[in-house]
Amino acid sequence: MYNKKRLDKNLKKIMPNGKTLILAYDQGLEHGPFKDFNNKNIDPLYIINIAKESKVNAMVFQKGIAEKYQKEIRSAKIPLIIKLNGKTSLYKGESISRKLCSVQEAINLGASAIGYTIYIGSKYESKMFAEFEKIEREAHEKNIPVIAWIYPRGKTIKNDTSKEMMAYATRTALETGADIVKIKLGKIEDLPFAVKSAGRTKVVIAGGLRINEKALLEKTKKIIAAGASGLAIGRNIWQSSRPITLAKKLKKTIK
Ligand code: FBP
Repeated sequence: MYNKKRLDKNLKKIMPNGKTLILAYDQGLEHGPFKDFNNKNIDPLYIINIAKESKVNAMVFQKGIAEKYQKEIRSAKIPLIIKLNGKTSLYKGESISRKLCSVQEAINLGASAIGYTIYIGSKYESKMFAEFEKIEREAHEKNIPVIAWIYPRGKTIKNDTSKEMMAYATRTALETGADIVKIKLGKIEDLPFAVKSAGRTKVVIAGGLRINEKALLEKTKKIIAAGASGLAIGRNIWQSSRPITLAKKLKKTIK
């Protein structure tokens, strides 16, 4: 049964002191194995080791990796977030991402929280909202925190990271009940209003294409100063030649 105290306690596992560094690794499905990966980082064990050694606050996998690498994930002792929906980059139609794993399966696999992407502005937005509502209800009944990846996408969206779109994304997460919202960052000066629009929903920022270490650390400082709760990033860490050192530095910056 839903119990706010228990949910908050579980939220703290992935967001101690209200701040977090989440390592995302669902790009193999979303982008395909050639675009983002090399011989090292294509191996989930490489990612689990980065998470373990740098002590990120959580790591995100789809259910297949969570299942096949269960032993190593459990022994890394880093909270697991399972992404419940996904799609490939081969599909070129109006954006839609559907459920691939249930809340109960995620819990059985040891998930501390679950994630779901909604493409607001898509012709299929209502299908994703309907699916999200069921997932969120079940997760909250079990006191499992819900992270909504809210990405504006579709014919009416001119700039998915404009001030309006960032704030619309975070507000959507608040009003649909997500505990954390993950958004893409546009201009840093537009972030404080997006954070305000999120109300009591926590805001984390996606990484995007890799940038140099110094620029990433500077940007992270500004993100935290703007009121966001941290990062949920992938490529910038696991494409780095020294991912563990970088993740440790990011964690320090976010604290
Ligand atoms: P990165 O930090 O590597 O950008 O990952 C963030 C993320 O949200 C991933 O979780 C997801 O796979 C990817 O971006 C999706 O981005 P897009 O839909 O733009 O391809």
